[in-house]
Amino acid sequence: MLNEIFNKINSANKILILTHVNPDGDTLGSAVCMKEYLGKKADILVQTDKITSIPYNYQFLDALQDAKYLDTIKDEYDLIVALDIASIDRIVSTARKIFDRSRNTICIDHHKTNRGFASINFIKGGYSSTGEVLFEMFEKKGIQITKKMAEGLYVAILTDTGCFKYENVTPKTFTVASSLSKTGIDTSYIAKKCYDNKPKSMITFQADIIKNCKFLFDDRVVYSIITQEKMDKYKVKNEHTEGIVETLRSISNVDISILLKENSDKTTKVSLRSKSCDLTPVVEHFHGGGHKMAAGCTIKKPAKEAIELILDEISKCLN
Ligand SMILES: [Mn+2]
Repeated sequence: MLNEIFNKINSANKILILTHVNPDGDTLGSAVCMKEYLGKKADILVQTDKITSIPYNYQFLDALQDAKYLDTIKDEYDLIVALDIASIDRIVSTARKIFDRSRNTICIDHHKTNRGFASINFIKGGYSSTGEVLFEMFEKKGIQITKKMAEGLYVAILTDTGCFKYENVTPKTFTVASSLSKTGIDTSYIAKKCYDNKPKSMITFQADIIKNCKFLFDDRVVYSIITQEKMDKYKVKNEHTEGIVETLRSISNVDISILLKENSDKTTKVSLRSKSCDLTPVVEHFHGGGHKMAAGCTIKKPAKEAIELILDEISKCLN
């Protein structure tokens, strides 16, 4: 399958590198690596509307400077490569129309819940990140990873492993990180850009959300709700909610943390993290997806009703 993928990539004239909605470091970093490898014949599509809507901490990546957006993308590609996209519903709007029309599609991913929505699906469930999957693909093909490619892959791996902290880290993850660092990338600079670069409003907003959390099941479960009013009060965007659910999980007795973000249409985006419980059955009940200890779903109810439904499912997995 690896040969088939590289044959397609090498013979295509115009390639669209597709990242997922609410882009994170793995999808963007992997896309940067792929773009640095392919050069001019490839475009990255970020499913937002301009460079300033890319999360503030990933805007430093060079290959994102000339990315395409939902309002500037044209249907002119003979191959689409989807990176870190767990399911087809993470491709929206114009991007979805272009994807659905294309017969030549490749999906490269590491989500165990990914059922394969492209014509070729290269899914490695046990890998820390799509970045780690890509590294191995290039390595197996004997393709040299340049410094610019390595920078993207390092962002992908660093962020998807929570700075090499999560259970998805294997000995191989460190070997890959070591190889990447040997290309001469500045790993400390990258970490500062990704983590020590937050706007003031983000921290005051997060303090408010964390302060208003609720504990349940003898402190084993904690949740907090983000409303649109709160977001407006602090003038923050979705990307500034990053890290809250992990902070809640970091409390000593907590096993499961839940962050509910109520959208303006009264649907609720639910993010879950755990220290030991498998969250995949919980989110699959609501047609969501993700990993064992980091998963999410959207519930078509306001947050106050969504939390009750989620807690019902969680109580089953706590027992
Ligand atoms: Mn990922």
